[in-house]
Amino acid sequence: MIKRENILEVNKTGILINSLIPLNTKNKEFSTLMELYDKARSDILEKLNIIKEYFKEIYEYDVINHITSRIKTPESILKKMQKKHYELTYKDLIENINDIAGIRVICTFKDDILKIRKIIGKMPNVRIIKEKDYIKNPKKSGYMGYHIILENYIKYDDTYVPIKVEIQIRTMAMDFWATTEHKIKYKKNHKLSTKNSKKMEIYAKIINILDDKIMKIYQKQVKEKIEK
Ligand code: 0O2
Repeated sequence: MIKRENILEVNKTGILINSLIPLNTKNKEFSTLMELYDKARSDILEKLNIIKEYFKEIYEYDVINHITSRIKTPESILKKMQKKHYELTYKDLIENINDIAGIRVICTFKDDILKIRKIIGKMPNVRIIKEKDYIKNPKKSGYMGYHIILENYIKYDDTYVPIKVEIQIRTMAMDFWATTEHKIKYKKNHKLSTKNSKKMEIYAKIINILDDKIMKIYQKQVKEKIEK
């Protein structure tokens, strides 16, 4: 149970700010805030799991293959704030760090991404505030995925407060590239040589071609089944 007197104020717009409290990851204010992020995460996760089962029934395959989620560690939050030159305050944390609550939805076909995006847009108590389509516009590294930042309205004391959750939607093929690339980079301080970066960029393009080709085979099968 989150007790209001413990922490942060709710202003008119519902955003939690108390500029007088210094940001300290060891304090109760910080852990209370993290509890709210965790509530927002688990609420969206629960809704996505229901959608997973619903999609399976109507499309007769696992549109959503699997879902993972996490809360960013305090160390990782501070690292990101320092890297992006934000002030170490609750205000800057709440306003700028969008991926404290993170969910990854892994789907089967590229087309599934749009199905998932659409249904997320219809979730109750949820408002999409930012979207990035790294499939239409892959990152320089070759990274592909569809990112949504949403506000999930979570009950806090006698009111509802918007808590940000980042959802990354990827196909299994995109996820294979992203997770392996992350592991390879991790081995050497998050850096790849120019030669290897170029290779990874090409492999991302190959993966994208495979994603398209396999989806087309599936669509052809469905069409043939309907025509029979
Ligand atoms: P982790 O460990 O996955 O959390 P934002 O302020 O959030 O809108 P930001 O942080 O620049 O801006 O977000 P961006 O670039 O849209 O997406 C960041 C996340 O996308 C990363 O999170 C990765 O999960 C993923 N990502 C982006 N680019 C790459 C890439 O080149 N390779 C891989 N493997 N993943 C990528 P974090 O916080 O870096 O890490």
